[in-house]
Amino acid sequence: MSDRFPPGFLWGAATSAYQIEGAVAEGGRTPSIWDTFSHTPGRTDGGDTGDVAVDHYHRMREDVALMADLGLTAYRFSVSWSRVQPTGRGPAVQLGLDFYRRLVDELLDHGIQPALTLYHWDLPQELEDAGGWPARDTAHRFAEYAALVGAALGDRVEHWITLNEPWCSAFLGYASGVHAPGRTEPAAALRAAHHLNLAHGEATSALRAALPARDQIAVSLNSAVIRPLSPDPADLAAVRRIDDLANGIFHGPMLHGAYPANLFADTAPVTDWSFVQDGDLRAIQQPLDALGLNYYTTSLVSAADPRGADPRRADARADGHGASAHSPWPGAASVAFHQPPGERTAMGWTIDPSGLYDLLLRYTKEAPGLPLLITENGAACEDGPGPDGSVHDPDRIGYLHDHLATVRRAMEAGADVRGYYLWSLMDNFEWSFGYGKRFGAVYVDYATLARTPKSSARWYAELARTGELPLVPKA
Ligand code: IFM
Repeated sequence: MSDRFPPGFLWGAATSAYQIEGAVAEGGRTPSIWDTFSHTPGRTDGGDTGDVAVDHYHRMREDVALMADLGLTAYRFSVSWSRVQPTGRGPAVQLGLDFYRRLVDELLDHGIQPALTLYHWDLPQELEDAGGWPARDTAHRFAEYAALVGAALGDRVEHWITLNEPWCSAFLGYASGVHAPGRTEPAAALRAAHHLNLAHGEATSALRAALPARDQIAVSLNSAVIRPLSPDPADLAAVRRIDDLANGIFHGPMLHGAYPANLFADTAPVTDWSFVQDGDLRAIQQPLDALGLNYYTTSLVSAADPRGADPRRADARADGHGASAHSPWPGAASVAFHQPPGERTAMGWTIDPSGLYDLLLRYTKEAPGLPLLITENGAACEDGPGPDGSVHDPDRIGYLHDHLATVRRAMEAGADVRGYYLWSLMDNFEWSFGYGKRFGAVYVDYATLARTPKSSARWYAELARTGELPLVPKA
Protein backbone atom coordinates (compact mmCIF):
# COMPACT_ATOMS: atom_id res chain seq x y z
CA MET A 1 0.00 0.00 0.00
CA SER A 2 1.25 3.50 -0.81
CA ASP A 3 1.65 6.05 1.97
CA ARG A 4 1.43 8.83 -0.57
CA PHE A 5 -1.72 10.96 -0.76
CA PRO A 6 -2.92 12.29 -4.12
CA PRO A 7 -1.89 15.79 -5.26
CA GLY A 8 -4.47 18.39 -4.27
CA PHE A 9 -5.46 16.50 -1.10
CA LEU A 10 -6.29 19.21 1.45
CA TRP A 11 -4.01 19.36 4.48
CA GLY A 12 -5.87 21.41 7.01
CA ALA A 13 -6.37 22.17 10.65
CA ALA A 14 -9.64 23.12 12.34
CA THR A 15 -10.79 25.43 15.13
CA SER A 16 -14.05 27.06 16.19
CA ALA A 17 -14.95 30.62 17.10
CA TYR A 18 -15.83 30.30 20.79
CA GLN A 19 -12.90 28.00 21.45
CA ILE A 20 -10.25 30.41 20.16
CA GLU A 21 -11.44 33.97 19.50
CA GLY A 22 -11.95 35.62 22.89
CA ALA A 23 -12.94 39.32 22.48
CA VAL A 24 -16.45 38.33 23.47
CA ALA A 25 -17.68 41.89 23.96
CA GLU A 26 -15.88 43.58 21.06
CA GLY A 27 -17.13 44.79 17.69
CA GLY A 28 -20.79 44.59 18.70
CA ARG A 29 -20.71 40.87 19.58
CA THR A 30 -23.38 39.84 22.09
CA PRO A 31 -23.44 36.74 24.32
CA SER A 32 -23.99 33.31 22.86
CA ILE A 33 -25.31 30.35 24.83
CA TRP A 34 -21.71 29.35 25.55
CA ASP A 35 -20.96 32.73 27.20
CA THR A 36 -23.98 32.26 29.45
CA PHE A 37 -23.25 28.61 30.17
CA SER A 38 -19.55 28.99 30.90
CA HIS A 39 -20.30 31.88 33.26
CA THR A 40 -22.78 29.75 35.19
CA PRO A 41 -21.06 28.31 38.28
CA GLY A 42 -20.31 24.61 38.07
CA ARG A 43 -20.75 24.25 34.32
CA THR A 44 -17.10 24.11 33.22
CA ASP A 45 -13.98 22.72 34.87
CA GLY A 46 -12.39 25.42 37.03
CA GLY A 47 -15.08 27.89 35.90
CA ASP A 48 -13.15 28.42 32.65
CA THR A 49 -14.78 30.62 30.02
CA GLY A 50 -14.02 31.67 26.44
CA ASP A 51 -13.77 35.37 27.40
CA VAL A 52 -10.14 35.48 26.27
CA ALA A 53 -9.72 31.95 24.93
CA VAL A 54 -6.46 32.09 22.96
CA ASP A 55 -7.12 35.66 21.84
CA HIS A 56 -7.22 34.71 18.18
CA TYR A 57 -9.40 37.77 17.47
CA HIS A 58 -6.39 39.98 18.17
CA ARG A 59 -3.69 37.55 17.02
CA MET A 60 -5.29 36.41 13.79
CA ARG A 61 -2.39 37.53 11.55
CA GLU A 62 0.17 35.76 13.75
CA ASP A 63 -1.97 32.61 13.69
CA VAL A 64 -2.31 32.62 9.90
CA ALA A 65 1.46 33.11 9.59
CA LEU A 66 1.88 30.05 11.81
CA MET A 67 -0.43 28.03 9.55
CA ALA A 68 1.58 29.12 6.52
CA ASP A 69 4.79 28.17 8.29
CA LEU A 70 3.31 24.70 8.84
CA GLY A 71 2.47 24.46 5.14
CA LEU A 72 -1.28 24.03 5.68
CA THR A 73 -3.27 24.19 2.46
CA ALA A 74 -6.66 24.61 4.16
CA TYR A 75 -8.02 26.03 7.41
CA ARG A 76 -11.43 25.28 8.85
CA PHE A 77 -12.82 27.94 11.20
CA SER A 78 -16.29 28.87 12.36
CA VAL A 79 -18.12 32.17 12.34
CA SER A 80 -19.53 33.41 15.62
CA TRP A 81 -23.19 34.03 14.81
CA SER A 82 -23.58 36.66 17.54
CA ARG A 83 -20.55 38.57 16.22
CA VAL A 84 -22.20 38.87 12.81
CA GLN A 85 -25.88 39.06 13.72
CA PRO A 86 -25.98 39.81 17.45
CA THR A 87 -29.66 39.22 18.07
CA GLY A 88 -29.90 36.33 15.64
CA ARG A 89 -32.12 38.33 13.34
CA GLY A 90 -31.97 41.44 11.19
CA PRO A 91 -29.08 42.97 9.29
CA ALA A 92 -25.48 41.92 9.73
CA VAL A 93 -23.04 43.97 11.79
CA GLN A 94 -20.31 45.18 9.44
CA LEU A 95 -17.56 45.02 12.08
CA GLY A 96 -18.29 41.34 12.63
CA LEU A 97 -18.22 40.51 8.93
CA ASP A 98 -15.05 42.56 8.54
CA PHE A 99 -13.17 40.37 11.00
CA TYR A 100 -13.93 37.25 8.96
CA ARG A 101 -13.20 39.06 5.70
CA ARG A 102 -9.76 40.01 7.03
CA LEU A 103 -9.17 36.44 8.16
CA VAL A 104 -10.20 35.02 4.78
CA ASP A 105 -8.07 37.53 2.88
CA GLU A 106 -5.09 36.75 5.08
CA LEU A 107 -5.55 33.03 4.43
CA LEU A 108 -5.86 33.52 0.69
CA ASP A 109 -2.77 35.75 0.65
CA HIS A 110 -0.88 32.84 2.22
CA GLY A 111 -2.25 30.27 -0.24
CA ILE A 112 -4.50 28.63 2.39
CA GLN A 113 -8.05 27.69 1.39
CA PRO A 114 -10.64 28.85 3.93
CA ALA A 115 -13.33 26.35 4.96
CA LEU A 116 -16.07 28.22 6.79
CA THR A 117 -18.38 26.54 9.31
CA LEU A 118 -21.51 28.57 9.97
CA TYR A 119 -22.47 26.99 13.27
CA HIS A 120 -20.18 25.42 15.83
CA TRP A 121 -22.49 25.45 18.88
CA ASP A 122 -22.60 29.17 19.78
CA LEU A 123 -26.24 30.13 19.33
CA PRO A 124 -26.97 33.82 20.05
CA GLN A 125 -28.42 33.91 23.56
CA GLU A 126 -31.41 35.92 22.33
CA LEU A 127 -32.44 33.00 20.14
CA GLU A 128 -32.14 30.59 23.06
CA ASP A 129 -34.31 32.96 25.09
CA ALA A 130 -36.87 32.69 22.30
CA GLY A 131 -36.83 28.88 22.57
CA GLY A 132 -33.47 27.80 21.13
CA TRP A 133 -33.14 24.85 18.76
CA PRO A 134 -36.34 23.19 20.01
CA ALA A 135 -38.17 26.18 18.45
CA ARG A 136 -38.81 25.89 14.72
CA ASP A 137 -38.13 29.56 14.09
CA THR A 138 -34.45 29.04 14.98
CA ALA A 139 -34.04 27.03 11.77
CA HIS A 140 -35.44 29.94 9.72
CA ARG A 141 -33.18 32.37 11.57
CA PHE A 142 -30.19 30.18 10.74
CA ALA A 143 -31.04 30.21 7.02
CA GLU A 144 -31.24 34.01 7.14
CA TYR A 145 -27.84 34.21 8.85
CA ALA A 146 -26.37 31.77 6.28
CA ALA A 147 -27.59 34.02 3.47
CA LEU A 148 -25.94 37.07 5.09
CA VAL A 149 -22.59 35.34 5.49
CA GLY A 150 -22.85 33.77 2.03
CA ALA A 151 -23.49 37.14 0.42
CA ALA A 152 -20.58 38.73 2.28
CA LEU A 153 -17.93 36.04 1.79
CA GLY A 154 -19.11 33.82 -1.07
CA ASP A 155 -16.79 35.54 -3.51
CA ARG A 156 -13.72 34.39 -1.59
CA VAL A 157 -14.66 31.28 0.42
CA GLU A 158 -15.21 28.12 -1.63
CA HIS A 159 -15.69 25.56 1.15
CA TRP A 160 -18.81 25.91 3.29
CA ILE A 161 -20.02 23.77 6.19
CA THR A 162 -23.48 24.41 7.58
CA LEU A 163 -23.42 22.72 11.01
CA ASN A 164 -20.72 21.16 13.11
CA GLU A 165 -21.76 18.00 14.98
CA PRO A 166 -25.49 18.67 15.32
CA TRP A 167 -25.68 15.62 17.62
CA CYS A 168 -23.78 17.57 20.28
CA SER A 169 -25.97 20.66 19.85
CA ALA A 170 -29.15 18.62 20.26
CA PHE A 171 -28.29 15.91 22.77
CA LEU A 172 -25.50 17.37 24.90
CA GLY A 173 -27.20 20.77 24.85
CA TYR A 174 -30.80 19.73 25.54
CA ALA A 175 -30.75 16.15 26.96
CA SER A 176 -27.68 15.51 29.13
CA GLY A 177 -27.11 19.25 29.60
CA VAL A 178 -23.30 19.02 29.69
CA HIS A 179 -23.14 21.58 26.89
CA ALA A 180 -24.88 24.92 26.50
CA PRO A 181 -27.66 25.76 27.05
CA GLY A 182 -27.55 23.00 29.68
CA ARG A 183 -31.17 21.89 29.44
CA THR A 184 -32.15 18.35 30.40
CA GLU A 185 -35.36 17.83 28.45
CA PRO A 186 -35.24 14.71 26.24
CA ALA A 187 -38.28 15.72 24.17
CA ALA A 188 -36.73 19.12 23.49
CA ALA A 189 -33.52 17.38 22.36
CA LEU A 190 -35.42 15.47 19.67
CA ARG A 191 -37.18 18.64 18.54
CA ALA A 192 -33.79 20.34 18.45
CA ALA A 193 -32.39 17.54 16.27
CA HIS A 194 -35.21 18.00 13.77
CA HIS A 195 -34.83 21.77 13.70
CA LEU A 196 -31.07 21.45 13.24
CA ASN A 197 -31.79 19.22 10.25
CA LEU A 198 -34.23 21.80 8.92
CA ALA A 199 -31.70 24.55 9.55
CA HIS A 200 -29.11 22.63 7.55
CA GLY A 201 -31.51 22.15 4.63
CA GLU A 202 -32.79 25.71 4.57
CA ALA A 203 -29.29 27.14 4.97
CA THR A 204 -28.01 24.97 2.13
CA SER A 205 -30.74 26.33 -0.14
CA ALA A 206 -30.01 29.89 0.99
CA LEU A 207 -26.30 29.41 0.35
CA ARG A 208 -26.93 27.96 -3.10
CA ALA A 209 -28.80 31.15 -3.96
CA ALA A 210 -26.07 33.39 -2.53
CA LEU A 211 -22.87 31.62 -3.60
CA PRO A 212 -21.12 31.32 -6.94
CA ALA A 213 -21.73 27.92 -8.55
CA ARG A 214 -18.17 26.68 -7.93
CA ASP A 215 -18.57 26.86 -4.12
CA GLN A 216 -18.91 23.60 -2.21
CA ILE A 217 -21.38 22.98 0.60
CA ALA A 218 -21.03 20.24 3.23
CA VAL A 219 -22.06 19.40 6.78
CA SER A 220 -19.81 17.99 9.53
CA LEU A 221 -21.28 15.05 11.42
CA ASN A 222 -19.67 13.41 14.42
CA SER A 223 -20.77 10.06 13.06
CA ALA A 224 -20.38 7.45 15.73
CA VAL A 225 -18.87 4.04 15.17
CA ILE A 226 -20.82 1.79 17.49
CA ARG A 227 -19.75 -1.73 18.23
CA PRO A 228 -21.65 -4.47 20.10
CA LEU A 229 -20.25 -5.95 23.30
CA SER A 230 -21.16 -9.41 21.98
CA PRO A 231 -22.90 -10.91 18.93
CA ASP A 232 -25.95 -11.51 21.12
CA PRO A 233 -29.05 -10.25 19.24
CA ALA A 234 -29.95 -8.04 22.18
CA ASP A 235 -26.57 -6.30 21.92
CA LEU A 236 -26.97 -5.93 18.15
CA ALA A 237 -30.36 -4.35 18.75
CA ALA A 238 -28.68 -1.89 21.14
CA VAL A 239 -26.21 -0.96 18.40
CA ARG A 240 -29.05 -0.35 15.96
CA ARG A 241 -30.91 1.85 18.43
CA ILE A 242 -27.87 4.02 19.23
CA ASP A 243 -26.83 4.16 15.59
CA ASP A 244 -30.23 5.61 14.73
CA LEU A 245 -29.97 8.23 17.49
CA ALA A 246 -26.36 9.12 16.76
CA ASN A 247 -26.15 8.86 12.99
CA GLY A 248 -29.38 8.05 11.16
CA ILE A 249 -31.27 10.87 12.85
CA PHE A 250 -29.05 13.31 10.90
CA HIS A 251 -27.76 11.53 7.83
CA GLY A 252 -31.15 9.89 7.21
CA PRO A 253 -33.01 13.15 6.46
CA MET A 254 -29.97 14.96 5.06
CA LEU A 255 -28.83 12.28 2.62
CA HIS A 256 -31.90 10.12 2.08
CA GLY A 257 -34.88 12.33 2.92
CA ALA A 258 -36.17 10.03 5.71
CA TYR A 259 -35.72 9.35 9.41
CA PRO A 260 -34.60 5.79 10.31
CA ALA A 261 -37.45 3.28 10.20
CA ASN A 262 -37.47 2.51 13.95
CA LEU A 263 -36.59 5.93 15.36
CA PHE A 264 -40.12 7.18 15.94
CA ALA A 265 -41.17 3.94 17.67
CA ASP A 266 -38.01 3.86 19.80
CA THR A 267 -38.59 7.39 21.02
CA ALA A 268 -42.39 7.21 21.25
CA PRO A 269 -42.33 7.39 25.08
CA VAL A 270 -40.50 10.71 24.76
CA THR A 271 -42.22 12.48 21.87
CA ASP A 272 -44.76 11.94 19.10
CA TRP A 273 -42.67 13.84 16.52
CA SER A 274 -45.66 16.02 15.59
CA PHE A 275 -43.16 18.86 15.08
CA VAL A 276 -42.16 17.30 11.73
CA GLN A 277 -44.25 19.19 9.19
CA ASP A 278 -45.20 18.36 5.61
CA GLY A 279 -42.39 19.30 3.27
CA ASP A 280 -39.69 19.32 5.98
CA LEU A 281 -37.93 16.22 4.72
CA ARG A 282 -37.82 17.63 1.21
CA ALA A 283 -36.38 20.87 2.57
CA ILE A 284 -33.73 18.99 4.55
CA GLN A 285 -32.53 16.69 1.77
CA GLN A 286 -30.47 19.12 -0.30
CA PRO A 287 -27.76 17.99 -2.69
CA LEU A 288 -24.36 18.36 -1.03
CA ASP A 289 -20.88 18.63 -2.52
CA ALA A 290 -19.14 16.71 0.26
CA LEU A 291 -19.81 15.04 3.59
CA GLY A 292 -17.65 16.09 6.53
CA LEU A 293 -16.89 13.42 9.12
CA ASN A 294 -15.42 14.13 12.55
CA TYR A 295 -13.87 11.06 14.10
CA TYR A 296 -12.18 10.46 17.45
CA THR A 297 -13.10 7.05 18.87
CA THR A 298 -15.54 4.16 18.85
CA SER A 299 -18.39 3.35 21.22
CA LEU A 300 -19.16 -0.04 22.72
CA VAL A 301 -22.72 -0.88 23.71
CA SER A 302 -24.85 -3.73 24.96
CA ALA A 303 -28.38 -4.32 26.07
CA ALA A 304 -28.68 -3.05 29.62
CA ASP A 305 -28.96 -5.92 32.07
CA PRO A 306 -31.59 -4.83 34.57
CA ARG A 307 -30.07 -7.11 37.24
CA GLY A 308 -26.56 -5.81 36.61
CA ALA A 309 -25.45 -9.44 36.97
CA ASP A 310 -23.20 -9.67 33.96
CA PRO A 311 -19.73 -8.46 34.99
CA ARG A 312 -18.96 -7.47 31.38
CA ARG A 313 -21.77 -5.00 31.74
CA ALA A 314 -20.92 -3.61 35.12
CA ASP A 315 -18.54 -0.92 33.77
CA ALA A 316 -19.33 2.69 34.50
CA ARG A 317 -21.23 4.40 31.70
CA ALA A 318 -18.65 5.57 29.24
CA ASP A 319 -19.92 7.47 26.26
CA GLY A 320 -17.14 10.01 26.57
CA HIS A 321 -18.99 13.27 26.82
CA GLY A 322 -18.72 14.26 30.44
CA ALA A 323 -20.66 13.38 33.53
CA SER A 324 -24.36 14.05 33.86
CA ALA A 325 -27.18 12.42 35.75
CA HIS A 326 -29.17 12.76 32.53
CA SER A 327 -28.67 10.57 29.48
CA PRO A 328 -27.92 12.16 26.10
CA TRP A 329 -29.80 9.26 24.47
CA PRO A 330 -33.59 9.79 24.65
CA GLY A 331 -35.52 6.52 24.47
CA ALA A 332 -32.42 4.36 24.95
CA ALA A 333 -32.61 3.40 28.62
CA SER A 334 -32.34 -0.21 27.46
CA VAL A 335 -28.75 0.35 26.29
CA ALA A 336 -25.56 0.24 28.36
CA PHE A 337 -22.30 1.94 27.33
CA HIS A 338 -18.91 0.37 28.04
CA GLN A 339 -15.37 1.57 27.82
CA PRO A 340 -13.88 0.01 24.67
CA PRO A 341 -10.62 -1.80 25.41
CA GLY A 342 -7.28 -0.32 24.44
CA GLU A 343 -5.12 2.71 25.05
CA ARG A 344 -6.85 6.02 25.64
CA THR A 345 -6.19 9.70 25.04
CA ALA A 346 -6.31 12.32 27.80
CA MET A 347 -10.07 12.57 27.19
CA GLY A 348 -10.38 8.91 28.16
CA TRP A 349 -11.37 8.10 24.57
CA THR A 350 -10.08 4.76 23.29
CA ILE A 351 -7.70 5.02 20.35
CA ASP A 352 -9.06 2.93 17.49
CA PRO A 353 -8.12 3.94 13.93
CA SER A 354 -10.07 0.99 12.55
CA GLY A 355 -13.24 2.90 13.42
CA LEU A 356 -12.26 5.61 10.96
CA TYR A 357 -11.80 2.99 8.26
CA ASP A 358 -15.25 1.57 8.97
CA LEU A 359 -16.79 5.04 8.92
CA LEU A 360 -15.24 6.00 5.58
CA LEU A 361 -16.29 2.75 3.99
CA ARG A 362 -19.77 3.03 5.46
CA TYR A 363 -20.41 6.40 3.85
CA THR A 364 -18.77 5.31 0.62
CA LYS A 365 -21.54 2.72 0.48
CA GLU A 366 -24.40 4.80 1.90
CA ALA A 367 -23.71 7.97 -0.07
CA PRO A 368 -22.13 6.76 -3.29
CA GLY A 369 -20.50 9.49 -5.33
CA LEU A 370 -20.38 11.98 -2.44
CA PRO A 371 -16.79 13.08 -1.71
CA LEU A 372 -15.74 12.76 1.92
CA LEU A 373 -13.76 15.15 4.09
CA ILE A 374 -12.37 14.37 7.49
CA THR A 375 -13.29 17.67 9.08
CA GLU A 376 -11.89 16.76 12.53
CA ASN A 377 -9.56 14.13 13.92
CA GLY A 378 -7.01 14.41 16.68
CA ALA A 379 -6.15 13.64 20.27
CA ALA A 380 -5.90 15.39 23.63
CA CYS A 381 -2.57 14.58 25.28
CA GLU A 382 -0.83 15.62 28.49
CA ASP A 383 1.50 18.08 26.75
CA GLY A 384 3.91 20.47 28.39
CA PRO A 385 7.16 22.24 27.58
CA GLY A 386 10.46 20.53 28.35
CA PRO A 387 13.41 22.33 30.02
CA ASP A 388 14.39 23.92 26.69
CA GLY A 389 10.84 25.17 26.09
CA SER A 390 10.09 22.75 23.26
CA VAL A 391 6.97 20.58 23.41
CA HIS A 392 7.25 16.94 22.39
CA ASP A 393 4.04 15.04 21.82
CA PRO A 394 4.94 11.61 20.46
CA ASP A 395 1.56 10.21 21.46
CA ARG A 396 -0.23 12.69 19.22
CA ILE A 397 2.14 11.91 16.34
CA GLY A 398 1.39 8.21 16.82
CA TYR A 399 -2.35 8.90 16.84
CA LEU A 400 -2.20 11.04 13.70
CA HIS A 401 0.07 8.63 11.88
CA ASP A 402 -2.13 5.63 12.56
CA HIS A 403 -5.35 7.42 11.64
CA LEU A 404 -3.89 8.84 8.45
CA ALA A 405 -2.49 5.46 7.43
CA THR A 406 -6.02 4.18 7.88
CA VAL A 407 -7.42 6.97 5.73
CA ARG A 408 -4.98 6.01 2.98
CA ARG A 409 -6.04 2.37 3.30
CA ALA A 410 -9.73 3.37 3.07
CA MET A 411 -8.94 5.42 -0.04
CA GLU A 412 -7.34 2.39 -1.63
CA ALA A 413 -10.49 0.46 -0.79
CA GLY A 414 -12.58 3.04 -2.68
CA ALA A 415 -13.33 5.90 -0.26
CA ASP A 416 -13.20 9.25 -2.06
CA VAL A 417 -11.53 11.31 0.68
CA ARG A 418 -10.54 14.81 -0.43
CA GLY A 419 -8.99 16.32 2.66
CA TYR A 420 -8.10 16.06 6.34
CA TYR A 421 -8.44 18.70 9.05
CA LEU A 422 -6.48 18.05 12.20
CA TRP A 423 -8.28 18.98 15.41
CA SER A 424 -6.95 21.32 16.42
CA LEU A 425 -4.56 23.93 15.11
CA MET A 426 -3.76 25.04 18.67
CA ASP A 427 -4.74 24.29 22.25
CA ASN A 428 -8.02 25.94 23.13
CA PHE A 429 -11.17 26.00 25.24
CA GLU A 430 -12.39 22.41 25.33
CA TRP A 431 -16.00 23.22 26.27
CA SER A 432 -17.06 21.87 29.67
CA PHE A 433 -13.49 20.61 30.24
CA GLY A 434 -12.19 24.19 30.03
CA TYR A 435 -8.49 24.60 29.22
CA GLY A 436 -7.49 21.34 30.91
CA LYS A 437 -7.51 19.26 27.72
CA ARG A 438 -5.00 20.08 25.02
CA PHE A 439 -5.84 19.05 21.44
CA GLY A 440 -3.52 21.47 19.63
CA ALA A 441 -0.61 20.79 17.31
CA VAL A 442 0.53 24.18 18.59
CA TYR A 443 1.03 24.62 22.35
CA VAL A 444 -0.51 27.66 23.96
CA ASP A 445 0.92 28.98 27.21
CA TYR A 446 -2.27 30.26 28.82
CA ALA A 447 -0.38 32.74 31.03
CA THR A 448 1.28 34.56 28.12
CA LEU A 449 -0.75 33.21 25.17
CA ALA A 450 2.55 32.49 23.41
CA ARG A 451 2.26 29.82 20.70
CA THR A 452 4.87 27.06 20.32
CA PRO A 453 4.51 24.43 17.59
CA LYS A 454 4.73 20.96 19.15
CA SER A 455 6.69 18.21 17.45
CA SER A 456 3.40 16.95 15.96
CA ALA A 457 3.02 20.29 14.14
CA ARG A 458 6.45 19.79 12.53
CA TRP A 459 5.56 16.20 11.68
CA TYR A 460 2.29 17.33 10.09
CA ALA A 461 4.09 20.10 8.17
CA GLU A 462 6.36 17.47 6.65
CA LEU A 463 3.28 15.48 5.60
CA ALA A 464 1.65 18.57 4.07
CA ARG A 465 4.87 19.34 2.18
CA THR A 466 5.49 15.88 0.75
CA GLY A 467 2.03 14.27 0.72
CA GLU A 468 3.69 11.20 2.18
CA LEU A 469 3.27 9.90 5.73
CA PRO A 470 6.48 10.58 7.63
CA LEU A 471 7.74 7.86 9.97
CA VAL A 472 6.89 8.17 13.62
CA PRO A 473 10.07 9.34 15.37
CA LYS A 474 11.38 7.04 18.10
CA ALA A 475 10.41 8.30 21.56
O1 IFM B 1 -13.23 20.45 20.66
C1 IFM B 1 -14.20 19.65 20.06
C2 IFM B 1 -14.78 20.35 18.84
O2 IFM B 1 -15.29 21.59 19.16
C3 IFM B 1 -15.88 19.51 18.24
N1 IFM B 1 -15.47 18.15 18.02
C4 IFM B 1 -14.77 17.47 19.08
C5 IFM B 1 -13.64 18.33 19.61
C6 IFM B 1 -12.90 17.59 20.74
O3 IFM B 1 -13.78 17.32 21.77
